[in-house]
Amino acid sequence: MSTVLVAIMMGSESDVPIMSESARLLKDFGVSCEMRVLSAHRTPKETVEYVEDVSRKGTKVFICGAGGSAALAGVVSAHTHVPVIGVPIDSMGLGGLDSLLSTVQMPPGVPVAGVAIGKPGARNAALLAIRILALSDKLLEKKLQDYRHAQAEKILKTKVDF
Ligand code: RP5
Repeated sequence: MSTVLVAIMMGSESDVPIMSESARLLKDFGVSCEMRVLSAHRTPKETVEYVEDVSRKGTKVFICGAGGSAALAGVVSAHTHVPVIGVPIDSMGLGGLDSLLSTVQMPPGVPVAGVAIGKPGARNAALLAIRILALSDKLLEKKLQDYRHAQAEKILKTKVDF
């Protein structure tokens, strides 16, 4: 079985529609990933077991989405040396501001790279993971350049009728 380069974790099944954005983008770039629902609060033991297991097997980046009192990314970072990117989920009463603060306000010594709330954050989390992997993968670096070029072309070609 091939190594899962990026492990995408989320605290609940209700996070799947948002975190699927990360998986879709990684798939487009040909980066192997898997999605797992595991919660820092509801399944603490299984969460740690999974993180230790895939870290040992060679996973290079974790992307963790969680909402509310979002502890998942921080707990994952506490159990691995692999880079962890936290996606604050906008599913709760405070519009995701609670998730954002819980994700990024980590104590010094246990880093989490925080991205934007919701789907834009899930997409950027994938792109950040790809950038990390591209540091040692020339083909991936080329794909990133092509992606950015296509993105710019799309904007420059936009005609606005009024
Ligand atoms: C968090 O609580 C999850 O990440 C989710 O965003 C939020 C709500 O979970 P559910 O009540 O939808 O399971 O742990």
